[in-house]
Formats: sequence, C-alpha cells, structure tokens
Amino acid sequence: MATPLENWVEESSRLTKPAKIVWCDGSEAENERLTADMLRDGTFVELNQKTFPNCHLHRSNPNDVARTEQLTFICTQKKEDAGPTNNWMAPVEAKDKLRPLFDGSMKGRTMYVVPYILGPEKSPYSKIGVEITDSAYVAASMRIMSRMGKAALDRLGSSADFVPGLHSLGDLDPNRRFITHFPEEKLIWSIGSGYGGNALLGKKCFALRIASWMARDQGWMAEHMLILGLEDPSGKVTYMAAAFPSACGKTNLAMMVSALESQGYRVWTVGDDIAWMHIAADGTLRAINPEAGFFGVAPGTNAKTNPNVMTAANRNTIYTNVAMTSTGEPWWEGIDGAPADGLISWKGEKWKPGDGPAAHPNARYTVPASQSPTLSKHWEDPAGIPISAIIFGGRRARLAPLVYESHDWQHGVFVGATMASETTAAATGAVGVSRRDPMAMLPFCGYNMADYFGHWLAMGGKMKNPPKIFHVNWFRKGADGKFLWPGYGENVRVLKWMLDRIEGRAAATETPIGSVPTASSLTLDGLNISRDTMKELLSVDTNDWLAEDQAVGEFFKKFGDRLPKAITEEQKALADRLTRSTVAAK
Ligand code: OXD
Ligand code: MN
Repeated sequence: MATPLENWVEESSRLTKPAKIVWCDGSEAENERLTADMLRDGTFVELNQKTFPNCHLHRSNPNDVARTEQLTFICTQKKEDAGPTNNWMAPVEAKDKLRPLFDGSMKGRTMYVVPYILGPEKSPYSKIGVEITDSAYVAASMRIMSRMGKAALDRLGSSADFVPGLHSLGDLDPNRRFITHFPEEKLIWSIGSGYGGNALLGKKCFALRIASWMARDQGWMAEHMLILGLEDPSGKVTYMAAAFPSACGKTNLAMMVSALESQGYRVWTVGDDIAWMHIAADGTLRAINPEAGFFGVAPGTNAKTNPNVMTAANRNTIYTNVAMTSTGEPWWEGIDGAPADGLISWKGEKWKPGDGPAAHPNARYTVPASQSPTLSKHWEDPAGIPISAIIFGGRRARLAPLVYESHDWQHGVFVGATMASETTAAATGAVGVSRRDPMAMLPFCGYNMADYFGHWLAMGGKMKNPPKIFHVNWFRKGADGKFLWPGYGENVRVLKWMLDRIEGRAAATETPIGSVPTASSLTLDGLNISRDTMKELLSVDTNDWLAEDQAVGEFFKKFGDRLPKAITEEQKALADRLTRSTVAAK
C-alpha cells in the first residue's frame, strides 16, 4: 500500500506534471550530480576550486533577491486567527488561486522530493518535513540547511507525521508569486520565487510559521533566535538565546571571537537563526537548533566582523548573489580589501566603480554548521541545551540603552512584545525605516500575535526558573551619527554582564524601563571608550521613553480585546514609572 508521502508525491506530480521525479537521499554522489547539472545549465557558476573547494555561486533572478513579506500569507479558516500583523487568505481561496499556477508548472523540469529532519537526528523534539521542488538549487541548499535525505525517510517510515511543502519556481513573475501557509493542516505552498526564505521551505515557512502554531498547540516555543554558549574561566558554559530581526547580526554574535578570550571568556555556537525550546521534566527551558547550516548575509562580513564564518565558508558553500573576482573568488562590500579590476557583479556583469553595490545587499552564504570553528560540542544534544537568558534586541539609533534587564518574566515578555528595529535588506521594501517587530517574529509568527504574547506569558508560568530576559542595542548612535558601541567581539562584555547578573555578581541601576549596568559593573578593560560615551550608551531618557510607550500603546490597539491583559498592565505600569521619575527629577 502506498504511504501518505507517496500519495502526496503522486498527487503533486499529477498537478505539476514534471518530466521526471528524483527522490533525494542526501548522499555525496547525489550532491555531485546536482552540482554538475547546475554547472551545465548555468544555475551554478564555479568559484575558484583551489581556494574555495566545492564552492559555487548562484545568481538569482534580479527580481527575486529577498523575502517578499507582502506576498506571504497565513491561510487560516478565520481571519482573526492569522491576526492583524499577517496577510491572510481563506484556505479555499488560496488554493483556488495557486492551483492553476502549479498546474503544469514543472513541465520539462525535474521534480525533487526532499525529505528532511529539523533538529538533531535523534532528538525527540525534531520534526520531519518534505519539500517538493523543481529547483536543484533549493534541493542542494536544503542539504546544507537541514538533515536531508535518507535519515529523514528512515525516521518517517510509513507515518503521515510530516509537514508537506510544495514549491515551484513557476515563471518567477512577482505577480504570480505567493508563499502560503495552511497551519491548520500543516501545509505549505510556495510558487514563483527561488530565493532562500521564500523557497527553502524548512526554514522560515516550517521552522517558524508552521512550527510556531504547532508550538502553541503543543506547549513549546519556536523562535527567531540564535543560541550561544558563553564559557567562563572555570570552563562552565551558560547558554543564551537571542532574538534580533533579520540582518541585525545574529550570525556574527553566535560565532563571535570574544574580546575577553584572554580572561577566559569564549563563545560557542549552537544556532544562528532559529531556536525550538521545550520545558524539560525538571522545569528548565531547553533549546535545539532545528537547522544544520547558516544562511547568512555576506555584505559586511570580514575577518574582523566574523572571522569564524570567513573560515567556515571557504569550502562546501553555496554563495548567492555575491560578486566574483577575476580569479573566481567571492567578493562583497565590506569584505577585506578594495574591489580589484575584473570584478563581476552579482548580476553577472563587468563591474566598475559608480555602478552601485557589486554584491546584492542581501547576498548570502549557505554553509554547513559543522564547518564552524566555534560549533558547540553540545549542538546536537538530543535533549537540547539549558537556556539561562533570553535576549531581545534591534537596530535603534536612539532610545534603547546598550543593555537592560527586565524585572521578571512578564515584564520581559512586554519588552519582547514592544521590540522595534530599523528595516534591512533581508526583505523587500524600504531599508532603515523603524518598525515594530515583536520578538523579531513579525514576519514569521504563524498565528495571531496577541495569542502569541499570551503563549509566552503562559510558558513562563510553567518553568521552574524562567530565564532572565534582557534587551540589547548595539546600534545606538551619537549626535555625530556614528555608532557609540564598537560591537562584534566587544559584545561579549555585555554577555559577561548578563552572566554576572544570572550569578548575582553584577550591580545595576534601577530605571523605569529595567535594570541598567552601573558604569563599573561592565568589564571594559582593554577597550578604548570614554566615560561620556558609556554614559550616553547607558542613558535612559524619560521623555523619549514616554513617547515610545505611547507609540507602543497605539501598536497594541491593533490587537483589540485579544491582547492579554498582562501586556496592557505592563504598558500602563511603564507609563506610571516614567511619569513618577519625571516628577521626581523636577
Ligand atoms: C533570514 C531572515 O534569512 O531572517 O534568516 O531573513
Ligand atoms: Mn532570520
């Protein structure tokens, strides 16, 4: 008898009518075949195989270079279940719209059936997905980003317990591009884009949008968070999970070279983008990284900002939309060294100064996590690793201090729910515009965000010792428009302060927004930063925060009655604390 997977593949092939069907096993030999095919048809350009062995460049269609949030839909029966921050279509309407686009979309093409595991192979928290795609680039990328192939099929057996994702490049016309999610039936349909987050369905579509829905139903958390371990001089490692919006430096933070290494503080990487967190039997929060690779933003990456990824991405890596030097090496703005003669732009054209960026600002590397020199030896622990701190953050030129600690879990949830950040090139649309992005999940929460806040609040009540919740801002600027904090490897000083707070060692000043480090509680030795700059970095301007709290109130109005009372109470309590402190200052 046919298995549920075989039935779905059969049904999908009847609709899309591919010339042939290939079941991916994830083997080396298969990857070589896929690579050879892509080199032959131009999907891949070979990079210098001496200096970048097994590395290839993919140039996507210039109209298809970032996630398209305006074309991404949550298709629940009831509109309110998708909530006011998601685009919504009724499931029947979405299927009626997309079915004709899928009809015959794979004619003359190969259909790849890509089974994958999200999470460590042996973890009870891992889940299985199967993507059907007509893009060899997607199949090869999924091999890096997940445990793809035979291992997934073996784990699945004849079970129906997998998330199906149907993907076709279609004709790449943005007018016929839709990324649709059906969380009630745990199904994904995506057509018209070959770009990462729209097309690698295991990533944002399953591991966040569908998984966040499952997590709410099943009592766990699927979050847009890196996971890192901070080792102290005694060798003890404390794990932290951090949510920042896209392209705000999650990969760099997770892979950082610590500026305090000589004092015995090092950072270990568990994940760079997504965390699945469960409450263990002992009441601790434990996290796994559902992914197996890093799909990071290349521009700005160099030997100073992320030396570890520079080392990791010099073999077995797929580059997307980077530029290429005359010797066939990848190049992007912000890499060490000026552009040399003979540079080829991300569009495959000869590049000359004045042409604009040679690499697309959202150019990416897709690199196996196993190649990271900082990979934690516990990154595949089936039970996950224990989380002691949750960090929220964003790009804010003003307002938010370098770091502050929330009063307790409920206040921390409010801090996450009120996150805001300036937009980046990771999604299409204007760059640098400030927008609310609760828990960095605005584009990725598969259900009504008011219910999502409620889920966060409820999870805190179920934990024995909920992690401390912090907020950071590496991006505060001075009056001259320059960043006040050096960032990158120096960020470990902030992580160390958090560790010291967890262990009850560091002092803090109480402010209306939370606890801010005292000047002497941050380890600043070896860093050339003035007292005045530190003061500015840690300052909390009551009037600015009153205006912020009002803007937050406006944002929350979107959710109407569905917003949990505890969140409204936190918002009012903040306003009270701010008003009291303004009065006291007069
Ligand atoms: C990503 C994103 O690609 O958040 O991780 O856009
Ligand atoms: Mn991301």
